[in-house]
Formats: sequence, C-alpha cells, structure tokens
Amino acid sequence: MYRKRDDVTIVFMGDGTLGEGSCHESMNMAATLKMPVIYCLINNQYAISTHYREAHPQQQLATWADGYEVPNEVVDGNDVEAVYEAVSRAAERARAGDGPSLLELMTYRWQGHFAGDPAAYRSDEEVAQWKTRCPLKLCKDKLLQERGIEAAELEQLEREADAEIAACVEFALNSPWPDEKDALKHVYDGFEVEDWN
Ligand SMILES: Cc1ncc(C[n+]2csc(CCOP(=O)(O)OP(=O)(O)O)c2C)c(N)n1
Ligand SMILES: [Mg+2]
Repeated sequence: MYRKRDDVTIVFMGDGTLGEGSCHESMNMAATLKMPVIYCLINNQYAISTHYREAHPQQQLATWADGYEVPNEVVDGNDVEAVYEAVSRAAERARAGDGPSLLELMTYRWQGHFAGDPAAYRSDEEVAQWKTRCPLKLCKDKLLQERGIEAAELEQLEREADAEIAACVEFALNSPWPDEKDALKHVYDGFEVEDWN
C-alpha cells in the first residue's frame, strides 16, 4: 500500500482463527486504512474438534466482518470457479482502493486436525457426504459436462501434472539440506534477518 503498487495481500485463515483477538485488531486497521487485503477464511467447519456453530453466535462467520464495514461473502469453497470469481471481485475492490474483503470459503476437512487425530467428533456419514463434493472431482465433471473438454485431454493434463510433481519430489530429495541461516529468509518483504541467533 505504502509503495503504491497494485499488489494484494491474501491472508489464509481457518475457522478456528476468529477466536483470536489479533483477528479483530488486524481487520480494524485494514478497514480503517483501506488496505488491499483479502481475508480468505477457510471454513472447514471444525477448529480441531469444535464445530464453528458451537464456538460462534453467527450462522455464517462471514458476517463477523460487518462490524468493521468490510464487504464479505459466503462462497462454495469446493467450487474452483466460484472461488476464482469471488477472489477476483475482492482483488478488484482492493486495487480500486476500496479496502479489504472477507471471503468465507465453505469446505470440509476429510482428515483429523493432525496425524494422530481419530476425528471421532463427527459421523462417518458426514465425511462420506463431503467426499462426494471433492473439489477436484467437481471441477473435472464441470470441464467434461459443461465445457466440452475431452476425457483424453484431461487424462493427458493429469499425466503432465503427475510428472511435474514427481520431478519436484526427486529434485527435493536430491538437493542438499538448506543452510541454517536461510531459515528466516523470505519471512519479511525486503528485510533479511542477519543475526537470528
Ligand atoms: C496463535 C495461536 N493460538 C492458538 C493456537 C492453538 N490452536 C491450535 S489449532 C487451533 C484451532 C485451529 O482451527 P482451524 O484454524 O479451524 O484449523 P483446523 O482444525 O480446521 O485444521 C488452535 C486454537 C495456536 N496454535 N496458535
Ligand atoms: Mg477449521
């Protein structure tokens, strides 16, 4: 913002984040200074084991931003196109100098919060239901059924993506370990921490 560039900052946060006081402070300042920020609230419905409706009075967390007069929308987070369009609208607002937006992307976490979490706080049916709404599957179906993309073309794209990922993994495994002094690189824009011990 101070550099007068048309960059936009996107903050990714979970539904569990809103209980933190710093969220209020951040949004208050961003709204007051009309900063070019997009708050992407990934509402996968659980903060570890707590459903968001058990921890917040709102039906949808997006309206939380109303208190700061920040435009907000609830978006189908499993619909790639809907997310793209909502982020584009918010980026346009940010670049026009109209300040921050909050997007509540509704989705689901298939696994537990961490590797050893049995996720016993929700039913198998609920998980199975959400697995039918896999964002990759929905996107693929849309391309095949509505956009006239051929199945062979998609398979070719998938093969190319798999090969690219395999090459990245190989590169990482064959690379030397990074230097300790590089641990804090790229944390702050234009500011490198020289003496981090
Ligand atoms: C600043 C800070 N406050 C509190 C915690 C404790 N904490 C760890 S996970 C979590 C909830 C995270 O919920 P969410 O963002 O919805 O993540 P999910 O469970 O969906 O992975 C909290 C409060 C933390 N790690 N850091
Ligand atoms: Mg969550």
